[in-house]
Amino acid sequence: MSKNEILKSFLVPKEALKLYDLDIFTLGKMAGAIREEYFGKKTFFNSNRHLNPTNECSDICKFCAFSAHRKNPNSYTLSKKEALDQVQMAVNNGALEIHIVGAHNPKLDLEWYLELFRTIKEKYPQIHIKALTGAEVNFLSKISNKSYQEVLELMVENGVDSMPGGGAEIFDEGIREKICKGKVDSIRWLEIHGYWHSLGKKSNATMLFGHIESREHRIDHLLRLYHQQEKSQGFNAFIPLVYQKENNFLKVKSFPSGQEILKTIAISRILLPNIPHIKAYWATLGLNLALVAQEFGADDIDGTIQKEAIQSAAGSKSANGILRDELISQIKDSGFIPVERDSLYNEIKIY
Ligand code: V47
Repeated sequence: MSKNEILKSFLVPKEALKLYDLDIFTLGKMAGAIREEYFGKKTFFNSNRHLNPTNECSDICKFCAFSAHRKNPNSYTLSKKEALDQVQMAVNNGALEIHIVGAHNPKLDLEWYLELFRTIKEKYPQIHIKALTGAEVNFLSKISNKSYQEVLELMVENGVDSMPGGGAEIFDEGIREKICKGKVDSIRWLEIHGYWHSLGKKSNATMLFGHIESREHRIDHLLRLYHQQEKSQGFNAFIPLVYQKENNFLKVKSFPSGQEILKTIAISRILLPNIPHIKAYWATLGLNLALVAQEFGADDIDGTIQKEAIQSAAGSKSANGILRDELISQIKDSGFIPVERDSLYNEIKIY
């Protein structure tokens, strides 16, 4: 059976779900074959820095430890100068991408963000600005009384190059209601990315898993992304984010095993052949599992990050990023070829 024939049989959710019944080695082989066909032994990474301008949020997502709340009383909102100082620091440290996401803070309006993007682009035209999740775009559209289409067009005009994949969480409406009631709904999240793609721009897509969702919900999420990508073609990477459990309000009874995580990554590779890259984000997996995931369909590991506030607030060990040389040597030691890429996956250097 060709890859396309195999995939077609899995587009029916009931059939796709059966992938979880396969043993991990069979899944690894299937996903590994696709990864190998696309990228051989290459593992992509980039030099990036996260910038989180505020953690004051008017939404309450139960899984979130980053936003200021009872369990995280340290609220902050950066001034424009503080934000720009962080960008300067990032540039000094070799970052080629600034990944800007924050919280839904009514004190920072659309113009605040647009001016920040403009200033960064004017000062550092070489820097790729990856900014605002679909959830933030939806929030800014509401508080500025502009359509999401207008917000996205203004982002392009003011220097945003691509959009990150956050805010997707789990598309199933029932689970969304329980974990992030009131946040952008799934249909709108997909519409926002679809419109962004129609402007000729790229974005990523995430899935937050390992909390109260079931395997069925993950399959549903992946298939909705598959169909969106068939329509708009602009997703560069899919990022399965493993739920981190500290300092938040979500009551989770059991956590996924390493095997369940690897199976989910492999199934993502199999069900999303139309999204080029599967990113094993080391900040939620830990570096070791992110490297093992390269054998199960992933081909990217994210980057140096420099500063990370969202996952580290919830328990991951990513607060201060990782050194480039460390990343390179760990990828090599695990039998893969480290490839430094830019934000659009153009290769910069093969090690
Ligand atoms: O949407 C929040 C997630 C996301 C927790 O596009 C949590 O390249 C785990 O989207 N445990 C934001 N995850 C981060 C994000 C991202 C990260 C890296 C690369 C890219 C990319 C995008 O973080 C949120 C949410 O799903 N998140 N809390 C938590 N407790």
